Amino acid sequence: MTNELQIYIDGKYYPKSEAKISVYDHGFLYGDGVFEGIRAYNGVVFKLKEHIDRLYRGAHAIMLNIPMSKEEMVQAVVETLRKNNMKDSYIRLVVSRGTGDLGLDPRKCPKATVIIIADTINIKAGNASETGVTALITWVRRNPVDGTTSEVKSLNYLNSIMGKLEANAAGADEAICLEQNGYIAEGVGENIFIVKNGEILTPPSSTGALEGITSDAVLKLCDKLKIKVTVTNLTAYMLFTADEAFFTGTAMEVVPIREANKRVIGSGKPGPVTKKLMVEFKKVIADPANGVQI
Ligand code: PXG
Repeated sequence: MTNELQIYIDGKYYPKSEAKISVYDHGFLYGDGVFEGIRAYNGVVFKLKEHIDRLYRGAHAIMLNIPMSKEEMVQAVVETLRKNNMKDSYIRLVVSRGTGDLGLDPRKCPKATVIIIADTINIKAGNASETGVTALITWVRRNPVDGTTSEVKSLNYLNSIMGKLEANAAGADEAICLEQNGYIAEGVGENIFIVKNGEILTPPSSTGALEGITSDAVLKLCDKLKIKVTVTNLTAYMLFTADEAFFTGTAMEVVPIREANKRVIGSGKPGPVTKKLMVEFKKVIADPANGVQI
């Protein structure tokens, strides 16, 4: 009897220490594949269908054939959680091009590899929800939309990792990337929002920002709360002089940004609009209607 996590690989379960894939897997060799980071709260997988839709959209865009239906994928995620007795979890769903040989031609990989890990995550710095995080606008530009587009949640995260390295070196909690024209795109694993005069502004996906599932939930909340949202290009100046700013993401949820490149944003404390959205977002994730029951 083992208490080890059971990891799903291609329809079978393996204890964490034995959950391995081939070194010839093109996900490993070339970052060729797609993934999702998903959360389960209190026995409900938050927005599971939306995450799986995005996974399949990304796979379609990179011509990766996922060898199971969306419904089967939903079931596989749920079953992995059940197997691990997990009610609150961070789920990493990975579909790689699969095992091939050396040489990047995807035709060498006959079948995609599907991996589901149900574990936990803690990426928020300290008590980030109360104090907010510090951020650095880095020189690392978001991948251009006509390059390795960030719209596909691909296994190639070097762009984000480069940004994160710069933030680490500068002693900032998080990195913010600009797009090719110098407008703000997003964080390295989060979407970004600013608040000015009680209204919310956020960059368009044409900046290469991922169409975040958390950001979508927050936008719907704003609609419900009658908070005006404008999707528009944001400059560094607009961030520095905002009343409030916050990130959204599956891992981060909604987290205030208190400082960017050493400029204090607003009061330097979580502002009223951010706080309101944090409270309301907690209700959204607690509502079983917003996910799939385990
Ligand atoms: N932008 C990027 C580049 C992301 O990778 C988001 C925005 C937010 O999207 P969602 O759909 O999660 O609201 C992401 C998501 C991690 C980690 O390990 C990263 C993400 C999700 C979960 C964990 O740092 N990125």
